[in-house]
Amino acid sequence: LQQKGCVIWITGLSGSGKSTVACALSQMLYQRGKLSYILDGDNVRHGLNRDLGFKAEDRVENIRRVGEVAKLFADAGFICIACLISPYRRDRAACRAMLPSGDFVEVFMDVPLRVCEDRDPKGLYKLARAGKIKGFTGIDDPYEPPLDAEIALQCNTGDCSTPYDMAQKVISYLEEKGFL
Ligand code: GGZ
Repeated sequence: LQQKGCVIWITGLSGSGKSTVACALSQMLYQRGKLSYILDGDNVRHGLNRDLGFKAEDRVENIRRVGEVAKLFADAGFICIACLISPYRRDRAACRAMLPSGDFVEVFMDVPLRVCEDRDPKGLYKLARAGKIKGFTGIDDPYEPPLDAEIALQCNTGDCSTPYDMAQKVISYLEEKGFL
């Protein structure tokens, strides 16, 4: 096996398309014969992190644990794709610091709140606006956009790239940096 592992850390609001891009990316890597593994906040919260909720301290711990697991996958030579809202800059920086420089690739889903809210795939924004979910990211809980992401994937109303085009940008970056 000749593969150098790394962590692709996808951050962004709920409904910004993190999981969709992660899936597209994973498929494209598979086609190239590369091992990848997706750690999705939404899934990990059913198992490893089922003791955690959405209070600030729980989100910090959620991100820390996923960062540690992602590091293990990267050590094993996987391209580990973590997709979590990961709303706080500090926590993302802490995950970055767990890895050798260059091995943590931060991808920002730069999608305006109104676009995410229009999509509202699970109806969660509606519930949050109605006050039925408290502390929802972007509504009554903060999201700190990255200032130093390696890749920003923009998506404005009516003019969104496909998940495959977005994943392709990540692939190009990985090629440029010698991971592929
Ligand atoms: C944000 C919430 C909340 C609150 C439930 N705030 O779009 P989804 O539904 O499927 O994914 C979101 C998921 C967020 O989990 P993460 O582990 O990525 O969050 S964090 O990185 O902040 O720890 C959303 C759902 O859980 N969800 N309640 N209050 N998202």
